[in-house]
Amino acid sequence: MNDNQRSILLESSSRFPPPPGVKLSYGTSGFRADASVLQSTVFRVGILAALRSLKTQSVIGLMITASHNKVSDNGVKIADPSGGMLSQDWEPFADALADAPDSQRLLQLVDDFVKKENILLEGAQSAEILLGRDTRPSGESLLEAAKQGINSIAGAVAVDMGVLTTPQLHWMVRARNKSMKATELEYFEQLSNSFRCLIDLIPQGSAVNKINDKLIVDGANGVGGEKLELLNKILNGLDIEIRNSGKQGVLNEGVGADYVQKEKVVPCKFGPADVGIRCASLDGDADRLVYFSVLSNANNKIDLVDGDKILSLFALFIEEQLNTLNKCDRDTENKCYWPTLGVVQTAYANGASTDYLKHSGLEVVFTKTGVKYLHEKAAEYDIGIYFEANGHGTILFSEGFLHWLDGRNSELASTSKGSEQQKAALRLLAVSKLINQAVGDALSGLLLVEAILQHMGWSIHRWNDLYHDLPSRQLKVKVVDRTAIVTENAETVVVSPPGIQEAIDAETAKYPRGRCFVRPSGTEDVVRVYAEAATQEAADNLANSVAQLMDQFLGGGT
Ligand code: G16
Repeated sequence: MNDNQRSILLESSSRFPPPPGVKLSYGTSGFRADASVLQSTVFRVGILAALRSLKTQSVIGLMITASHNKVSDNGVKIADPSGGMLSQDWEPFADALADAPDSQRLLQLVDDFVKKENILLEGAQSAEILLGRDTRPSGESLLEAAKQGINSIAGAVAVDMGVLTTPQLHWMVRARNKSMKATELEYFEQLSNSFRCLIDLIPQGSAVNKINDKLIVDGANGVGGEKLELLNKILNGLDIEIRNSGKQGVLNEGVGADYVQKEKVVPCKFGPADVGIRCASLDGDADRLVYFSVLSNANNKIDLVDGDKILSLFALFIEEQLNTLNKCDRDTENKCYWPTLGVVQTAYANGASTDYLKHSGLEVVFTKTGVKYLHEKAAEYDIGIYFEANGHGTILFSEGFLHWLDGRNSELASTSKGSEQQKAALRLLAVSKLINQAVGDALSGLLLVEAILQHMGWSIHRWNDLYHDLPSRQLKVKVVDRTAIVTENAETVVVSPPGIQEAIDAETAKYPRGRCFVRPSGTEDVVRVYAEAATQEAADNLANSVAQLMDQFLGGGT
């Protein structure tokens, strides 16, 4: 690092001193905390983003969001050149940078790291970072801190893309690195064109082939509702009513996918008048999606159609298309190609969903919570479908499979244009364009659900009847230090502190079909408890007693 670069870094970082006593780590999805303590962290992540761009010689993304967290929180995360999450190799550097106590230590860390990673810092190379933020009031000033971090590295340029959903920013980073245009308009056009393509391919006489069937969407009072309003204008045909679009009401408070999925009650502005109508909920930055229908006479209760059921719907549709595509006659037998197809879940997946998927003949694998883990696993297949129960997920298609599919489609277009086989190829190609290849995306997921329901001729109730969830309960427990909990086996077993797992096992054994696990959240200062059992009462009791165990073993926090 030359003297000029040193003095720029020293001067700029002295304007962003870390708040005393705050130690943050790059958790499940970047740094998250109360927005008031984040200026220094975000400035430093700006530096990291610039270094990442220099290292990869690619466009990098930096998103200011705390997604499902409360409005007073905020956060920052990096999108890698593929549009996916920051490479996990760089997370320790992110942690060290965020925790450096002063400018000198920060300088030392950067110096050591650029040497280790062979990053040229003398301005010979250029770096470009796309910045986005959600609608949180703290977003603007944090984005400014990120810009200053980026600008303190020679040759790095920050491009402010404005208020975006998190998946839009990931999509744009991916598109830019594939030399495609990457504006919001292109994003909307890709989604609406591929959605239209799927609708045009719906078999004649599908039982419910009506595009005007109404859908009501809860926008979590966040950026998703706003963007869906824009997208809806060019969708032409889908009857979508958007509520909680952020004009009034507080972000994620009594609204949004996290609230609906955890509490299993209607969000604000929904009620008895909506009984029977298909409803969906986005989270604060629109990277999660769940569906629900309001139950009649049930005191705000809902039938939840969660990420597991979205996954099941997608998997059914993909399998159907693959079966049709590979229905070979004698001439084309050698053209059959069975891509590897895998489904990725976490321990939060309802046991009934896993049974259903396995009985359908699908390969199901588990990872730790966090899109970064699920995405990585799904990318090992030609077609990898991943979803967390909370509604975060997508379908990944390998380049190799898409290349084959393109070729097969061209061939079919010349030999049997308009055949069922060709339509299946076209549908799969349309899905690969509609569904976000960078990260889970509530808007593109919603359009795919809508297209598949119309294709199948299914109502939300028919979809929900694919299988019946085992009753479950999820709780948050405040403890003195959640990081004391260490887990293994995709977070299903606590290995430390000693004795906790045995105590959980003893409780779980009391309940028929009981299953329970605990893990420290990577986005909130809580321990999460998940319990499943044969009845709702039993699931509630199991969750409550394990929550008490957390108190006993770890001490209640404030
Ligand atoms: C983020 C992650 C998800 C994770 C969720 C909760 O979602 O992207 O993979 O499931 O946090 O994580 P934890 O249980 O560790 O707090 P979001 O929508 O908040 O970005």
